[in-house]
Amino acid sequence: MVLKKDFLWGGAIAANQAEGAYKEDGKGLSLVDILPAGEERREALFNPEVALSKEYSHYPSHEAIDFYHTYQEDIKHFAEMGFKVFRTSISWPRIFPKGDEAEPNEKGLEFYDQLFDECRKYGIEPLVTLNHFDTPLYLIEEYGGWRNRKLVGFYERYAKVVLDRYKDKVKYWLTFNEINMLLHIPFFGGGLIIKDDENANQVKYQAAHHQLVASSLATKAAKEINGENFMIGCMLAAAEIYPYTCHPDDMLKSVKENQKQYFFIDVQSRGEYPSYTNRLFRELNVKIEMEPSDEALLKAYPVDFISFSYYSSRLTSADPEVNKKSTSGNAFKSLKNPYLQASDWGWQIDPIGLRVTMNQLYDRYQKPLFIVENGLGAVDELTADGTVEDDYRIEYMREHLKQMIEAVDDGVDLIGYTSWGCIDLVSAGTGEMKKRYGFIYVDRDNEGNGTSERYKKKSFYWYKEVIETNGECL
Ligand code: BGP
Repeated sequence: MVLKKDFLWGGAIAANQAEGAYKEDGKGLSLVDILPAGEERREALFNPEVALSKEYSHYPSHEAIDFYHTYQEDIKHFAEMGFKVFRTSISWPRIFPKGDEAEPNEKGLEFYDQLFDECRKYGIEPLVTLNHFDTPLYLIEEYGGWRNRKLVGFYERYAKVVLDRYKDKVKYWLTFNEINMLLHIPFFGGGLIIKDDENANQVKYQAAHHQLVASSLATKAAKEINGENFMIGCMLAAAEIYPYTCHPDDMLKSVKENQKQYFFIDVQSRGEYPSYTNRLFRELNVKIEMEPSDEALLKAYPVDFISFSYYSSRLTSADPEVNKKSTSGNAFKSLKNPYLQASDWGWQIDPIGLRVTMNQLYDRYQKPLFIVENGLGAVDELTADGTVEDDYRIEYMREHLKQMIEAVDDGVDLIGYTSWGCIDLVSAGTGEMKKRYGFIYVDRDNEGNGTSERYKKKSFYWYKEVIETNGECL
């Protein structure tokens, strides 16, 4: 058996894409709560100033799949599949509705007490992200989001409260979801609204520095509160970026693009800014403002493990004319790889890319890895007898899991695997329900209509067997 006996199999969701109850029990608004669905969402993400002043007809995160009220039923389903781990996030504005209050919202804290207790009841280990795209809206309107150093302190206060509160219920924590998203969709990742006359790179990398410091402060707090009983991880939207051809120029371009991708994790794992940033920042005209203690803090509190999402590999060329043909699935641009098929949303499907990415990450950091997102977004049809014949999803996952096991056989130390959207939820990129990832179908459509009933898909039973046999049946 290649995988360890205690390998953590499970699934992942995020608060803002599942919970709904967007104003219940004192919750404040997050940046996601002002985002609409479909084409309008794309516009809003890249033009947040407009989004902030506009009224849309439908806000998917307001009701989402109502997980706030259905979590008991849903976790029971996860337990039936045999989950050992369940990844979710804490909604920051449930705990600090505006973000800058002195005291937390007790009602919000109680919800997560119940949620984590429910997981533990079935022996499911919660894996908790502190910030999954849902920075409190007030911190954006009042402080300008993560460009403002004050957010470091607000985040630290929030982190301390939840780390302390759930110290006996949660062992695995992630400080920021897909921290590199900040460079690609700055509003999502950092609540940033960047003006046309600003050096966008300066704003983004300064905000990135603030998040890196905040992440170290959370790790510091975690170690002080619970020592080695906590495992703190970073989280990267990972995808090896291949060279378009074997021309040395393309290879160099791929090395440089990969460095930009790994930048955040280089700091979070090794505890210092990598030397390639000297040239990168010079060329981008970026100057990071640091406080005197920042460097020592980053060095003293690196993460314990590296987690990442993987959906696709990417492809880049050194020739700007060729690169112009890059298209974007959502956040990340890539050239078309002639050897790969793509999903309905244009995400290129590359199981071997997962093995490549795992090898690269492990070689680079020599710390345990955790795959915390992977899966296929697809249109599902509910049959008359209340199931979904999602063989395409099974096929996608089988091929990825086989490559995951190959990577472990290559020598990679892997803690676990949580598939993305183990129950259908609102898509982050499109805001739609039509893009489904789950093993469990939720009867809700793009406009939020439907009964919200849950139905087990074919993949539900397939994944159950994968877990039961610890991957041996693949
Ligand atoms: C990642 C996010 C998730 C999730 C996933 C799939 O970027 O961390 O929140 O949604 O991508 O993306 P989408 O929902 O756009 O299909």
